[in-house]
Amino acid sequence: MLTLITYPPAFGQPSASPFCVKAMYLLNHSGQKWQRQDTPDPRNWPKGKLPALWIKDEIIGDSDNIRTWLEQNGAEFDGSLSDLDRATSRAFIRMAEEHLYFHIMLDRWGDDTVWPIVRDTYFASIPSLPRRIITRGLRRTVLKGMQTQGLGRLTATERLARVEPDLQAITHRLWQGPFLFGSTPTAADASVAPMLAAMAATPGETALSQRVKNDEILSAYVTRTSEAFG
Ligand SMILES: N[C@@H](CCC(=O)N[C@@H](CS)C(=O)NCC(=O)O)C(=O)O
Repeated sequence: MLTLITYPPAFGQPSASPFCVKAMYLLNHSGQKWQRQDTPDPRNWPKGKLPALWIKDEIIGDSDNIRTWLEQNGAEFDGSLSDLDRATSRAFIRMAEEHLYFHIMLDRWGDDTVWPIVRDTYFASIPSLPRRIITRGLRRTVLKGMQTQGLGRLTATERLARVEPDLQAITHRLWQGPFLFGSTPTAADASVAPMLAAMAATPGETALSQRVKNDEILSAYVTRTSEAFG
């Protein structure tokens, strides 16, 4: 039995992290038997991040490495795709994980009205008074990282405009079929849909959460993908 080390559920999602949800979707699709083990603390796991997959005496960190391991052990996520579609799929995955994800981070860690809710959800296991002190430094580090990455330098309005073409690109593909690459869910859906779901689920009604939540095509796609990946 495989064990997925994951952040606990949050804001109506199976995990606070869209990368953990992606790993759950891939595991479900792979047919492997697995169980989850929740922790709020990533520090002792490979790469100091979650998800991680515990396989007997080996622990694999990073959802992309988990995907590779599952594929090496019989799973096929993109079986129906041409080489051209596989290339596009790779680009959509990168768009979701290396761009959309950071907008979720900024919404959750950078917005002063959202942050207290996020803090008290993510760090609920720390008693209230030390929680405020401990997380202050953590928040500063995260937001400094976003400054370095660059998106942290945009205003909220600029950020919304920056995300819009990505959402349009996803929507254009969904006009062609129920999933990004037609009638069957593939690896790209396992990455993209959890990012959209996390965007919509951010508490406190940010401009971005409203944008995704009020979009019928994107919302239906999130639900459809979650049902397809069980
Ligand atoms: N590339 C990694 C990203 C995973 C990731 O960023 N996880 C975040 C939560 S969404 C994390 O554990 N962050 C903890 C930290 O950076 O300290 C993957 O695909 O698994």
